[in-house]
Amino acid sequence: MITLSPEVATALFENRPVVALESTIITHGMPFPQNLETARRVEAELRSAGAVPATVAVLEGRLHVGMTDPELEGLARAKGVAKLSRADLAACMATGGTGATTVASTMIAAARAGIAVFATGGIGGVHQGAEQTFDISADLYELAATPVTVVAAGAKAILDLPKTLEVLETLGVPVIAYGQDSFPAFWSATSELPAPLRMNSAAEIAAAHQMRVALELPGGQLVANPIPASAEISQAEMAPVIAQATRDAAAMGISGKAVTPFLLQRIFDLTGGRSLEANIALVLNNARLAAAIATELVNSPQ
Ligand code: PSU
Ligand code: MN
Repeated sequence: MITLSPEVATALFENRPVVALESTIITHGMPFPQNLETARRVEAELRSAGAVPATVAVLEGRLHVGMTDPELEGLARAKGVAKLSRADLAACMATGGTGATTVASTMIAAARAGIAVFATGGIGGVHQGAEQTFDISADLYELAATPVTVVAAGAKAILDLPKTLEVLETLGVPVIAYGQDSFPAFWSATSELPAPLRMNSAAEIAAAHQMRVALELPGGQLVANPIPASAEISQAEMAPVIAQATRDAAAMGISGKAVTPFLLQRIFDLTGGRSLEANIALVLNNARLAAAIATELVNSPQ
């Protein structure tokens, strides 16, 4: 059912650090060719930090955990790839389909494969206007259910960040800001929202992960790692862009799982590609922290 790449299978067998990566960021989060370049750079970043990358996707019905470079390139070039969240994963596999995994479905694959740490850009969350649309990402429920530590740069301000934090609290998901008190807002390192928890080292985050396992708590942790200051775009600059993109989505009647990809593309256009540069920088930064957490986990066995 799961196809481990030889590199990932060997690393897991030898108890070396492995970090899972999602593929929706490749197919729906970034345009070609930057999506492929970024996917390769993130994998290289993990390797140079001593961890093995395990990019997840469904290819012709098989759930791949760890992809070869030709497989990665095929996915990055493909058009109209399905976006698979928890609800779509089994149906796609059962029908021999191909699709990219979101945070939710990548967590499922990682947990099944025995991978505890996952790096991405931003998680899905509660969308603006959710009190009307009920658009709340399955990522939040997955964080409550599946024991994987997810390193992201917080959540994008295309979402309703206060409501996203409220739902995470309700679901019992620890939200840990790395090295600062405020919850990072993706393109911006800080927000006006205090993060529920703060930790200053990978070792602390790994220890908290292990304590949850020991307590038999089912869910994972969200590590909110601020974008490096050199790559940041201020909230003041992003706010009108996000407002415009959100209005456009509403005017065009975009709904359901098309919302996030639409907004990302629109914001890319409205910022002349600067949002993408920031996005790439923060993903690389998250990969480095995820590698350090995965290293701590294998070096301090429970
Ligand atoms: N946020 C980003 N970039 C992304 C996504 C979210 O900044 O590429 C993707 C992730 O794969 C995430 C998914 O899991 O969108 C959430 O989609 P939805 O809101 O439809 O659950
Ligand atoms: Mn949604």
